[in-house]
Amino acid sequence: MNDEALPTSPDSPELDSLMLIIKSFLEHLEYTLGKDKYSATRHDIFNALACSVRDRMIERWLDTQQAYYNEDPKRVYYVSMEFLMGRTLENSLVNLGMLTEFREAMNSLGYDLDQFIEHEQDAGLGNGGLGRLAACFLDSMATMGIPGYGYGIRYEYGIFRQNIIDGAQVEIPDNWLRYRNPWEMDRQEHLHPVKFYGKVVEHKDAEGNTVFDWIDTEDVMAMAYDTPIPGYGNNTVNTMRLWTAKSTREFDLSFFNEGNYIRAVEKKMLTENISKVLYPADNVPEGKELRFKQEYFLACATVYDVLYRFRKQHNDLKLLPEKAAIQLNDTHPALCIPEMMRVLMDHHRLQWDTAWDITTRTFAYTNHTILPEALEKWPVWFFEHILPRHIQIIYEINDRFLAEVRSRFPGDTGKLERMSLIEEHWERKVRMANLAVVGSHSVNGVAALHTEIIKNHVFRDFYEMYPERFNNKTNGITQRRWLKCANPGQADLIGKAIGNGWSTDLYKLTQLRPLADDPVFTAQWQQVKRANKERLAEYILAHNCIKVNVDSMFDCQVKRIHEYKRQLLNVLHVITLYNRIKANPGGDFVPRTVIFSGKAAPAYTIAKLVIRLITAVGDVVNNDPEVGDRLKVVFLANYSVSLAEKIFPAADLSEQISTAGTEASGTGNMKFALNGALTIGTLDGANIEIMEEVGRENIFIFGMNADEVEELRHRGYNPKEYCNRNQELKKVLGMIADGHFSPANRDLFRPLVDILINQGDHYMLLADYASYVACQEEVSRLYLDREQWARKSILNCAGMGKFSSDRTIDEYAREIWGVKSFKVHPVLDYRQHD
Ligand code: GPQ
Repeated sequence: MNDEALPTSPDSPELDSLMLIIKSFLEHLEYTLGKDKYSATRHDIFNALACSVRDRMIERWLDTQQAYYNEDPKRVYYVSMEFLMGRTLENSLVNLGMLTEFREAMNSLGYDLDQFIEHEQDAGLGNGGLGRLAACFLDSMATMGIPGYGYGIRYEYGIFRQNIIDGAQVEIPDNWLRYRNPWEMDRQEHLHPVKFYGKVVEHKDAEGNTVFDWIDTEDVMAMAYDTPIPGYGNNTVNTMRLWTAKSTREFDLSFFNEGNYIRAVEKKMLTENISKVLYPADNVPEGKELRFKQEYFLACATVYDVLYRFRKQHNDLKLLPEKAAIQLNDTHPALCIPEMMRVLMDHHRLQWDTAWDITTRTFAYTNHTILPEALEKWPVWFFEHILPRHIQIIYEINDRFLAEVRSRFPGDTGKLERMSLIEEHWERKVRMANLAVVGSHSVNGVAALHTEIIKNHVFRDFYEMYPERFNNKTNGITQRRWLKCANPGQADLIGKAIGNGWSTDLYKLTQLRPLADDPVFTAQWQQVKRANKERLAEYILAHNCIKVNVDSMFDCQVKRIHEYKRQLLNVLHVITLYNRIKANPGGDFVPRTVIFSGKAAPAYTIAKLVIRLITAVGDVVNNDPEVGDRLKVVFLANYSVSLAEKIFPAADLSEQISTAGTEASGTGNMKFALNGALTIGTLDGANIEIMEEVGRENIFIFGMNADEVEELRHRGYNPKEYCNRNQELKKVLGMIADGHFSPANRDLFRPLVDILINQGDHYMLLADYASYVACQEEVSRLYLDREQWARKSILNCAGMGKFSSDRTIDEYAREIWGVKSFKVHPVLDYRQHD
C-alpha cells in the first residue's frame, strides 16, 4: 500500500467521496477481515473492496424494501433453479455509477482495481442460457424499478469447472463459497420447514369438512441468503433470495432412544445435501430423486415466503393475484403450483375452487425448450413416496381438467391421453409441462418461432383449448453487463458518438446507423475490435499456448456442447478448410481462428466426444507448418460468464448454427451482435428476429428453415445421399472415421460419424453442410473487404435495440404480471457517503 499517495485534504466533494471510499475500504480490511497492509492477501483486498461496495448498496436496499412495504405495489417473483450471475464487483460499480471513483480510490492506495475485478470468482449457479436469462432479468427489473425478487437455491457447488486434460473434458467441483461470499447476507430468521416423505391422514373438522394432515414427515429447514440487486442509475436495489438446506434441531428420537447418537446426527447431516450441488445437465433433465427434492425444496420455501410477505399486509388471500405474480422459469419450479394449492387448502382452509382461482391467476410459466427429451416427467412413485399430499392434489387437478376436456371435445380419447397430467406407461409419470400449462394463466415461449412451435406442436391441444393463455416474450440481454462492462472500448466509442442513453434505452443504438458510412468512426470501431482481439489472443497464448493471428477472422462458437447446437457441423467446416489448404498450399485463403468454448454434461458421452474431436483437430491443424497462421482451432476451457465477457467483444463471426426449430431462442447470438460480430446462422430461435432487425443483407443465413426440416423428416431423410453427393464432405467424414485425427486410437471418433451416416443424423448436419460451407465462403469474401465488414458490424450493433432484456421485462410486466415501475426515493441519508 502506498501511504504517501493518500489524498490528505478533503476540501473538494470529489476528494471527499474518495476519502470516504478509502476509509471504508481500510476499515473493512481492519475490522471486518482483521488484517493490516502487512498481512493482507490479494483475497483480503478483494473482500475489503467488495464490502465497501456492498455498503454503498445497503442503504438503497433498505430504502427500496421499506418503500415496497409502505406503498405495497404488486410484486414479481421470478422462481428459478438457476441464476448464472457471474461476477458482481464491476457490475455493481457500474450500476451504482461509482466505477471511476473506486478506480481512483484504489489507485491512490497503489492498487489496480482491474486486478481485483479479475480476481473475483464467478457465481456459477446455472448451466447456460436459462440461468443467465434469469440473471439478466434481475438486472433489468432493478433498472426499470420493478418490485421484483429472484428466488432460487444457494448451491454450495455451482457448475463444475472444466479442465481439458489430454484433449478431453475433466470436471472439477466448483466450491465457490470456500472463501466467503461478500455479496450475500444470511437471514437466520427466515427459516422455513420443508417436509418430505410421511403419509396423509384425513379427518373431519368441527364443521364436518375433510381435513388432510401430512404427518410423520422428515423435515429440512430452508434458510434464506439475500443478495442485493442494484438497478442502473437509480435508487432501486432488489433482492435475490437463495435457500440453503439446514437440518432441523430436533433429533430423530427413534435413533436417539436406541442410544445411536451418531446415526441420529448423521441422518440430520444428510438432509443438508439438498442444496449441495447444481445438476449440470442443460436441456435434458436428470431424473434423480435428489433433484426432485431440490425442486420441491425451492417450491415449498418460496411459496411459504410469498404468502408470509403477503399476509403481513393482507388478510384476504383472494387478493393474492393482485399483489403477487409468480413466474416459473421452465417447469423446474412447477411444484409451486400444487404446493400453493396445498397451503391454501390444508393450512388456510380455502375451498378447492377458491384456491384454484387464486393459484392460476398468480402463476405464469415460461417454456424454454421443445426438445421432447427435455420436458420434465417425474415418476408417480416419487410423489407417492416423497410428496404424498401433492400427488393427491395433482390427481384432483387432473380429474377436474380432464372433465373439462371431455366436455369440450367429447369422444376424443387421443386428446385426453395426450393432455392428461399423467403419462400412463409401464412407469406412470407426472408431466410437469402439462401441470404448468394447466396451473397458469400465461404460457410463453422465448422467441417468435419458438412460440409458434409450442402453439402448433408441443402444446397444440392446450393451445386449442386455451388460446388466450399463449404468448411470446422474445428473450433479451442486459446491455449493462454485455456491453458496458464487457466492452468498455466499444461502449465509450458509442458514448462519444451518441451519448449514454443506450444504457437504459438500447433502441438509441439506431443512431449509429449513419455512422456506419463515416470513415473516421469506422476506423475507430475497427481499432476497438482489434484491441479486444489482441487481449483475447494474449489469453489464448497464456491458456492454450497457441499463438493466433490477430488479423485472422475470430470465428466463435461458444455455448453448451449439444448435438442440436451442431458444434460438429462447425468442425466439418474446419476440416474442409484444412483440406483445401492442404490441397493448395500456396493458395490464397482468408485466415481464420476458429474458437470453441463450452461445457458438456458429464454424462453426455457424445458431447464429450465432440470436445475430444475439436481438440484433436486443433492438434493436427495448429501444428501443421503448411497451414501456418491461416487456420487455427482453439478450444477455450471452462466457459463461464467471465470468460464469455472476454470472448464476445473479440469476435468477428458468431456461429448460431442449430438445426432450425431446435434452439428456443439463444441469447449468445444477441451478445455477439451487440459486440459487433456478424452472424452466420440458421433461421432458428431469435436468429430470425435478429435478421429482421439488422437487415437480411447484414447477416449470413444458410440451411433449411424449420418447415423444410419438418418436411424433409416427413419425406424420409437419408443422410447417405448427401454424403455420396458431396466429395469434400465424404472425405471429411472418412478422415474422422479412419483416425486421421486420432492416430493412437483410430476408432475413437467413429461413433460421431456413425451417428451421421448410420443412425439417421437426427439434427441433419449433412443436409445443411453444403449450404453452410457455401455461406462460409461468402463470409470469407466479405472479410477481405474490411470496410464493408466494419460497416455491417456497426449496423449489427445498431440494430440490437430490441434485444435488451429491459424490453423483454417491460413486456412481461405489462402483458403477464400487471406490475408497474416504482420509483424509490432515498429515505436514509446516504448522500453523505457519495
Ligand atoms: N435452455 Cl430447457 C437452457 O439453457 N437450459 C435448459 O435446460 C433449457 C433451455 C435455454 C435454451 O436452450 C435457449 O435457446 C434459450 O435462449 C435459453 O434457455 C433462455 O430462454
